[in-house]
This record gives sequence, C-alpha cells and structure tokens, in this order.
Amino acid sequence: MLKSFDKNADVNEIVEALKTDGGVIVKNLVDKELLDTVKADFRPQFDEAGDYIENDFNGYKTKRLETVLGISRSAADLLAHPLIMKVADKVLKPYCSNYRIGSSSGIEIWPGEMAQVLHRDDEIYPHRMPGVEFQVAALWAMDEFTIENGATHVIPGSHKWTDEEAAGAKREDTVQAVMSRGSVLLYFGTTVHGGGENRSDKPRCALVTTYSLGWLRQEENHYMAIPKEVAESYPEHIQQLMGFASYSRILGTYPGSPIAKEIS
Ligand SMILES: O=C(O)CCC(=O)C(=O)O
Ligand SMILES: [Fe+2]
Repeated sequence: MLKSFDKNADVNEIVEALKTDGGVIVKNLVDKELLDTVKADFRPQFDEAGDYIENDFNGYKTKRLETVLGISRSAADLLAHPLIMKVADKVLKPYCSNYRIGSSSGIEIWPGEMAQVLHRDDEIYPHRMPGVEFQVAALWAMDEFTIENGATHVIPGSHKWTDEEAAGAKREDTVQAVMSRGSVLLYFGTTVHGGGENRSDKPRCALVTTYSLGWLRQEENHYMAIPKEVAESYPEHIQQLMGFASYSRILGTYPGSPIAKEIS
C-alpha cells in the first residue's frame, strides 16, 4: 500500500514517503466545488474531441484532453496548488532553478476499458541521470478512485529500478491508488504505473499534471496550444509554469522575454 497523508501533514514527511516508495497519496486536498467546476469545463472537450488520441497506450474507451490550462481556468487551482508546488520544489529544485508543467491531461476511463500498459512517464526522455528525478506528477482523483473503476496502478519502489527491471514490470507487483474524490496521488517520472481497468458502470476521471526540470523540453507545447491572450490573462506564476519565461535568461528566450522567478 502507498502511504497516505492528511492535507495538513508536514510536507517534508510527504516528500520523504515519496522518495522511499515512489508514490504517495494526500487525502481530500481540495473541495468538491472546485472539482465540479473543472469537470464541467472538461465536459465539452471530452465529448467533442476526447477520442482523438485513442491508441494502444491511451486506450480505446478512454477520453483524453491536453494542455488543460487552455480548457479550464479553474484547473489552475489544482495545477498550482500550494502543496503540489512545495513538493515539486523539494523534488526538482535541487536540479534546476525553476520547473515547468510537462504535460497536463484530463483522463476519463470509461467502463470496459482495459488496464493501461505499465510505464514510466520519463520514457519520453531518451536518457536518465541516476539519482536525478526529471519529473514529479500530481494525479488528482476527480471522481472517487476505486479498485473497480480503474484507480491508478503503482509499483512501490520501482523508481529505483533499472530500465530493464521497469520493462519487465508485472501487474501483480502493483498497488492501486484507491482514494477519495479531491485526493491526489504524487509520483515520480521514474515510478512504474498505469491507469486501471474500469469494471464499474461509470467513468473514472483524473487530472494528471507532470512538472519537469526547467531545462528539459516540455512534453506539451503550451506556446502553440494556448493562445497568447489566454496565456497572458493568467497570473505570472501560472504563465511561468506554462513555460512563458526563460530559464536562467538563456533557454527559451525571445525579445523582451521575462526571466523565471521563484514560484513558491
Ligand atoms: O489514468 C491513469 O490513472 C494514469 C494515466 C497515465 O499514467 C498516463 O497516461 O501516462
Ligand atoms: Fe503515466
């Protein structure tokens, strides 16, 4: 089982558990109204375009949407939640002066969907630096997460595995992140995990955001996906999370570009 913490827990203890197990749950971090608002913002996009990236990895009974800040302003309260920022600070700041959103996806697993292939989110990067975490993810339970409806599978300790070990990951070594609506699963980009099979009669919605080292290429291209006026209407720290500030005055500059500041 993964350790779970109350929302008022000491962030150092949360990060300690994350570093030991590769995953940790923080319970009931946000209220239901925020989840309702974000889910309502997601609905039209899920219905109109949720199937467009169906494939063997994403599934064929799973609706997805990406670059969430272009779809739901309220989602910023989840993506930049102060506790998530504190955890990301502790995990990523030892290796970069600031970090970015790598990807942010709404994932609605519908009844009948099979379990997703077990994977590491860091597989998108061709190299690893032993001991350096490139990414930390926050996966919000937008609905109750149960064994039956596809609560995310995680292999505790797998963040310490070699690539060969990760490639041989077995379902029986996983635990499921059973959690209440409004709770969040935190895990590393190196932690082996995957969405679960939905054997229930209702969809299971998650919002998962990865935060990546500021000098890495972000998984999602926010500059192309989010119109400039929309991006500029967000507070500065959100713009910065999207990558609209240079890293150390060097990476990602443009004439007049702002320089990333401390986020939290
Ligand atoms: O939906 C989930 O529970 C996890 C999804 C996931 O890990 C992914 O798509 O990379
Ligand atoms: Fe994943």
